[in-house]
Amino acid sequence: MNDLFAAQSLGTRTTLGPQACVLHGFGLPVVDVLLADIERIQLDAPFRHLVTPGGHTMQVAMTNCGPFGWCSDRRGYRYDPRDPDTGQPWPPMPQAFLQLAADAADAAGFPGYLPDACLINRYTPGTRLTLHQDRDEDDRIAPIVSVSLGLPATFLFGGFARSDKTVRVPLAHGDVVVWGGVDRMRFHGVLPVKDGLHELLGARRINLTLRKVK
Ligand code: MD3
Ligand code: FE
Repeated sequence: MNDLFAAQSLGTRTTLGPQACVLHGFGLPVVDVLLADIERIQLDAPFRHLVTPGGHTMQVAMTNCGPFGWCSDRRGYRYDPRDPDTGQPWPPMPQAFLQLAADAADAAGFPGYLPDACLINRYTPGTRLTLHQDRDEDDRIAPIVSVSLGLPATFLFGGFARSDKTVRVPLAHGDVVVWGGVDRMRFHGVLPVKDGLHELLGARRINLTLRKVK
């Protein structure tokens, strides 16, 4: 398929719920800065496959930056101010991440957004993220801002019970999604990423998930 036809035009918005929307191409002007920042972060805090409390190894490779990082091991999920692999604090949150998150949140109706955690997820073709809620944060109202980079993906946007119907939302390189308030606790996931080569990222999708945790 020709993705010129599939893509949403830049600067348009798709409403997903009363307090959830996709800002198409919102991150494109700063993509090069974001990718340079990610390169630097992964030198100090390499991507790794975390183990779930149930003993499964996650398909998505993860790292973090900012004051708190999301971690999983046999003991459970938590936010940790240090990288458990190195004992060091997570790399600092880049200014470009903070600015993009605040600008996107503002455009979606959440002024003054200041996230204190950024989970960086890396997908290769075939990798998926099963339907879940984000419930490890103290703040369950503040928005979550997600920035999609590289290969496209289909996002699943559900309801407040796992069994609720989901809608499929295509996400492209540079798209930013904002979800907060009444939509904050919706179930969501990512379908297996399709094979492909992105001109900047090759056979990878990277997603930044910015959150206010504390
Ligand atoms: C919808 N990551 O890491 S954030 C995650 O593409 C995660 O890697 C997604 O879900 C990814 O937990 C992108 C998507 C997200 C986050 C919070 C939500 C979607 C949401 C809250 C309510 C509804
Ligand atoms: Fe999530």
